[in-house]
Amino acid sequence: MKIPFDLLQIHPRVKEALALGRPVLALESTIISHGMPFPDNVSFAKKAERLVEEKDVIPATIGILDGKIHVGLADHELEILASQPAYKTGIRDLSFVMSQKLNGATTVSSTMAIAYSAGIEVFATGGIGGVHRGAETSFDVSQDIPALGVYPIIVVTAGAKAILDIPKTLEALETAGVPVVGYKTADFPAFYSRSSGNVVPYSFNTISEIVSLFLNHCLLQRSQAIVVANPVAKADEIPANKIGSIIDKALVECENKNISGKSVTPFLLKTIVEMTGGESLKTNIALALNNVKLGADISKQLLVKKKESIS
Ligand code: PSU
Ligand code: MN
Repeated sequence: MKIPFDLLQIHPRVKEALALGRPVLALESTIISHGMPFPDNVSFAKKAERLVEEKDVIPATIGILDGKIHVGLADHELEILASQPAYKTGIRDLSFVMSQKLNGATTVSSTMAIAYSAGIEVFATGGIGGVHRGAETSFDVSQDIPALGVYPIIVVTAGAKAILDIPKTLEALETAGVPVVGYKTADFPAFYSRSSGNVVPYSFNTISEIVSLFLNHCLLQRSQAIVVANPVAKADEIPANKIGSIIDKALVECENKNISGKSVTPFLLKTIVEMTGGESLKTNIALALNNVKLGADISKQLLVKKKESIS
């Protein structure tokens, strides 16, 4: 279901781009508020927007200010979400954050709902949420998974976060009916590392194939997202054998501190930054910017192909 358009505060330049049929790329804000420390998060958020603009695509960072849903944020608004408390807002938290007039950082699930409602078809994040390790007892499966099953947009991600159970995450995506494409890889990436050792259902070497898959998906009136798994560049990755034991240690610390629910992912990302002396933060920023660039290119080509098909 779409969020009524009049509940969305759409930034004038995003509104203009959507009205004129120009490419727009949605970006989320949990990665800013809960995924990276201040002030690196501010420079990341601004850099992401500038990279999109350099490709002649309009960036639309999504977030909630005083309970109002914003599609496209000004720099000072990005700074608020980066430096002041913002409620980590998954899809189920939208009404809570709205009714309490809070500031909210949107996760992949709520960003998808908002982007789709605004008419934006492409969204870039760092890494989607999924099935957490030990989910067979904790039942911790991200809201991102069911959301990916119901909003037909393209989501660009560096695979799934390595802190998750990746084989189970891939199974859950299949259950939700979500096409998963590896971009220039046959191996589903693991966020910090280029490969998880799990094969992707489809692997494409061109953006045009991704666009064509999405257009056919739309012709079939499918309701799911398309997940585009884009591995971090080789120069920026932390190989799986190096990050693996650090993730295991962070998971033990998470359990010892009795951290559960929505705090798990932010806690793990922060602990891994500390344990790697900042190396994982550099990789997180690099992979997210890499996704933003691909997302911008996809949104451009999508509009070109759409125009071709109607002319
Ligand atoms: N990508 C990053 N950092 C993040 C996230 C993605 O590089 O912090 C966020 C996304 O907003 C995603 C969320 O939706 O982590 C998943 O949280 P959870 O596991 O609690 O559903
Ligand atoms: Mn969870």
